[in-house]
Amino acid sequence: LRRLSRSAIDETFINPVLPGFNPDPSFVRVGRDYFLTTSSFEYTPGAPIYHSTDLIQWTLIGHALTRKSQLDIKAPEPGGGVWACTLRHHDGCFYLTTCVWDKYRPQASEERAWPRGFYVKTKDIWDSDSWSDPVYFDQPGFDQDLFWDTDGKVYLSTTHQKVNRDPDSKLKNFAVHVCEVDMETGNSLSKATLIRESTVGNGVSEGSHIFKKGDYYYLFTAEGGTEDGHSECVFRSKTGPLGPWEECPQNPVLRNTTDEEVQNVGHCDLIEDVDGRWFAVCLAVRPIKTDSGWLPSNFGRETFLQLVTWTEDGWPRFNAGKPLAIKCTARGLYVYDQPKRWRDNFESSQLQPGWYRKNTPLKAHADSSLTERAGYLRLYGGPYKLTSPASPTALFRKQLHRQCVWKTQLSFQPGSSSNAEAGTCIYMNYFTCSSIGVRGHADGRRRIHFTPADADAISVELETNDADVVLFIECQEMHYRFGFEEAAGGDKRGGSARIKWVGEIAMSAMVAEPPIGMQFTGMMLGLYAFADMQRSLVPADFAFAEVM
Ligand code: 6LW
Repeated sequence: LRRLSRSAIDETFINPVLPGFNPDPSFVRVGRDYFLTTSSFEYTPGAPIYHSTDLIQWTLIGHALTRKSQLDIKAPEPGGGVWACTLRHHDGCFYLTTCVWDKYRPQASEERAWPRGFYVKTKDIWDSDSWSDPVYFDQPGFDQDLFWDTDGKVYLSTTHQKVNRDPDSKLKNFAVHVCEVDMETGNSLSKATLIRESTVGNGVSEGSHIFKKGDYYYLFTAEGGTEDGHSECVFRSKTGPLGPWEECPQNPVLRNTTDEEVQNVGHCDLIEDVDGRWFAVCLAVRPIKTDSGWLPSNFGRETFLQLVTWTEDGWPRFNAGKPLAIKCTARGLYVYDQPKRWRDNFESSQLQPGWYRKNTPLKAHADSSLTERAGYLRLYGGPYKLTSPASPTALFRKQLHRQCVWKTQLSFQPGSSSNAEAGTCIYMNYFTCSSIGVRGHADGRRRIHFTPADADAISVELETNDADVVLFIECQEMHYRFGFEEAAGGDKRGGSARIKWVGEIAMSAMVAEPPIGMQFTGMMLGLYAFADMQRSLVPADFAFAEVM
């Protein structure tokens, strides 16, 4: 099914290698297999695991955090939840370490509720159910990293606010600290030692990863904040993770300017391939160019790949010293066209991988079924709308292509329940989503209901009151357009001859900063049903979901 165009001549490859929101990548190599994880924030299952054998084509093979005992996200701000996991392999076992934010921004009088990181482990990364329950550390912070030293000691590095920081400093003083940990209990075995505080940009030093190469320990840090000051720095030490660390004279070793097609580059993780070549993955954004400047990317931050070489005096060079770009080169790599076409017919008893819920739903399987009506995804609308911080009855997928059409066929008979609605949406967070759906009405006749994120809803009459309705979202660079078609004749599974377009929303409205929380995620395409403060007794049946 995959279209390959291997180019042995120019050895170009195309970034991002993982399009759609996929920030804070971390990866490992085991033999000839690569495994990679990215941040999943308020979506569950958490901590996606991707697999590749060539660093270019990545397949989602599962998730590390699938059970409530591992991840129980209630109602975080946008961008809360699971941040920046590190994936490592030691002695036949995979370890994934991360933290979960309930609430990042404190009220004026509160202290920040710093999370304590944890790790989960498995011997079989192909089986999502096999990951252990969490072992919590006692060191608070985010962006956890684990490093196994050759003497068997294990070090946890993480970012938290510097102790005794200057209260008048304009810098955030989010600094990297390291301690030795007991992996059995997660307890610290040494004091947390400050190993890096930054004055780059907003004074944040985070995303630490520690490695050993030859005689040196290396510490990589993301600095300056994840926005336009984002960059990567490197340090080395001959004595060990507690330092002292020598700073690379070329720091920051990786930094793109705000003139480039790829921006906010940083948060690197490195591996050595079987041939001794080094590669880094990092996060970066592809902002949208407009006449009046850059618009934030609707994909948020994505995963980019680049070659790393080492100078004679032992410092890393990213992408041959050039700014990171969409087109990069490395021997043996090739251009891969990420397939656009995708369809789930809901004919299996399991959803295809890549569907997400927001938060950890309270009753995980009570509001959706693939078996009650064969060949359909059945949703029983829950009490929460898409604009609720709680978990709505909705299934989401990452938008992967700037230009595509998303469509679904819905069979839904809400009668005169004017609060019951089911349909499809684009969803950035609970403040910013736009939807088109079928809604009940007091007169017993259903209506199409288009609800843009930035204006009042529009209702449109349907010609028939019982036919399936095909719903469309056309995704473009500068807008999303919403339409529908009545599928007369019942079970015809999605035509597109007579689409009635109901309205559109500008991209600028869909990428607006949320009033609370962080713009850390990217656009999701979703199927939803709700009944407004009660459960819908009438199911919404989706015949398929498709991207073309
Ligand atoms: C990530 C951290 C960051 O953990 O954003 O701004 C967080 N910096 O490195 C979420 O992606």
